[in-house]
Amino acid sequence: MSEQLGTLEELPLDYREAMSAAGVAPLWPMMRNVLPHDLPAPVTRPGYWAYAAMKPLLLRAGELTPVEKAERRVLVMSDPGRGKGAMQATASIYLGMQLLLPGETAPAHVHTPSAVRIIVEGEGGFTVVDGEKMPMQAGDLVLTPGGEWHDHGHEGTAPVIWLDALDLPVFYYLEGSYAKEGPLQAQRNRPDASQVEYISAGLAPSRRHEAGARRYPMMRYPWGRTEAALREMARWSDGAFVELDYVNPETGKDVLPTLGFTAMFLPKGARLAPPLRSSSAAFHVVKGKGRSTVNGQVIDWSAKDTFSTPVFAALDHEAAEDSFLIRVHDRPLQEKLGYYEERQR
Ligand code: GTQ
Repeated sequence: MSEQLGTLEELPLDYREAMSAAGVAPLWPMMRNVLPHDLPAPVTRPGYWAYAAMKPLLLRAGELTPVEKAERRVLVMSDPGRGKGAMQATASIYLGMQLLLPGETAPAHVHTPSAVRIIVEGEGGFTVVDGEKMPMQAGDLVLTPGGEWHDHGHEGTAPVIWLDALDLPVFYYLEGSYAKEGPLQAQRNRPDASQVEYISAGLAPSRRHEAGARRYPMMRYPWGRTEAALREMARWSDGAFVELDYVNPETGKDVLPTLGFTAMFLPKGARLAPPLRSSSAAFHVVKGKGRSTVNGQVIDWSAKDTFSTPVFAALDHEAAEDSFLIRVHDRPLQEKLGYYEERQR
């Protein structure tokens, strides 16, 4: 380990002023800030957003701001570490709750960041991506990958609410975040691919010679199947904790370039202490009730709540009831950058 590094104050004032004037700064006083020892020093702090607190605020937004004035009527979840008004939940993950009222349309646009929707409540909502109309039912995961046109509509009778997770902070940081607006898309008159080509795990459309696989062959993951698979796995695992990753059915890889999604089943009474992971994450409770401790901070969660965890968080989960959570994480991005890591506690 090296000596204590020199500080800015040790340097003569005229030298400091000359550096500033020349548009340079010394590294050594900042060395440990930009390269801390052994572990990153995240700004992000654990966040918790109770649905009971979010829903009335969202419904009020529905009265105050017509969708035409909002484009997307969303309340963004601010990382407590970045403070009030922060447009992100972790360094890489943006989270927002979106409301669409019966008959409303959120107009078509396309942007560089990718998004996923996890449906929280309401019937009759749908998202159209590249002409594919995907129904939104509670617990479904619907992708709107970067570069794909998408709009949202609502044919039901009660408000529809869903959780948006985007890799927007990464694109914003890279100064690569922008959107284009356009007319509503023509919808293909057929169900989405999860109900047609990919209705059965392990079966994919017969490959035509020299035809490349589509990048996003299936963009909706219906909750019913996910829960059924988790329950069956738990049944054959003596009621132990089980989880399933959402994958691209053609490649078996993560469904988006940057964000990964994992469905978790914690049967009643289950306790889980995962390894420390270099990824940051958000957890959305589809069903159930329990408690998680994040770096010593206790979070009591129940159905439809959302919480977030910084990189390398010490996590303990405990289910008071049979609980299903979806974990959103940035492991795919970190793997592409070559530094994803897990450490035993
Ligand atoms: O639904 O397309 O929460 O573009 C933020 C940006 C949702 C969306 C958000 C968006 C959307």
